[in-house]
Amino acid sequence: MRAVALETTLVAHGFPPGEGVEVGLESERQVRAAGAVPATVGVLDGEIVVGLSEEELERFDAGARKLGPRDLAVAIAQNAVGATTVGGTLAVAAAVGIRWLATGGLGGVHRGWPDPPDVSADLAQLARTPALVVSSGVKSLLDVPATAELLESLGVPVLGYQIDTLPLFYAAAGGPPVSARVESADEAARIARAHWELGGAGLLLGRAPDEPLDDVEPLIERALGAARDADVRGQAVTPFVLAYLHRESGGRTRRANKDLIAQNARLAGEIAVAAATGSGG
Ligand code: PSU
Ligand code: MN
Repeated sequence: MRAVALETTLVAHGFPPGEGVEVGLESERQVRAAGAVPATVGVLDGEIVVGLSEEELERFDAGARKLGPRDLAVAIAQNAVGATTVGGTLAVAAAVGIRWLATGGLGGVHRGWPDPPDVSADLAQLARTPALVVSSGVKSLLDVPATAELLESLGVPVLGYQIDTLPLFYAAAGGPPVSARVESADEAARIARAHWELGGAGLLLGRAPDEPLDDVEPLIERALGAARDADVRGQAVTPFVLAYLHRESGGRTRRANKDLIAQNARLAGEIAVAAATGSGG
């Protein structure tokens, strides 16, 4: 199956109003350009939709709930509108048999763990879902080395696409080493197949942004400080920090985030095609 699952949390909560929909549509275009089929996932009026229309996608604004894996059933029973995170989207992908997913950056262990004791549900869901997630690594507002360690504990291969270290979301270099480097979409597809034949579940494939930003770390620290000062916690942290960065960088992180999401969608599409047609399938 050449379907690539795309999430809606970045559409609803990752960009300023209106812009997230553009980002979502561009991801869909990139998946199609690779020869695969985009399946954007979300919950509308209590119904899980796999493959949102443009009109439906426009309903994912800041008013949508943010749905991790544990929130899906509640949103269904309560007739809610909810945007799925990577973890929530993986849970849906598992239910319908989609094996490929693209996003910007995976969630993970928050800096300062165990204070706050915040670890994204993306990790536990990835550990139990047979799917490959293409991302620019882990969002760098997190503790990326700790997240990479936890992924090892969970048995999740952390692959680098033409890179030896896990990309740092906006930045390319300086992350922890990957468990293996892959050179092509076809190789990634073959590794995923072999992993699943062995009874393995999720895999992460990190792709560095084509135009990395290497100077955002001081701004990230300020953003995290502002989140602490405002007592922002839990599901609200990531959207708060991303919005702070987008604003304070004069739009540079916003543009970088948009571009890397599109590039990841393209690569996920290429892998889906390689798996269906090549030696990977
Ligand atoms: N990638 C982006 N922007 C985002 C996200 C990913 O470029 O907003 C979202 C994904 O949906 C991911 C979520 O699952 O952030 C992580 O949220 P949390 O840290 O609360 O688990
Ligand atoms: Mn969290």
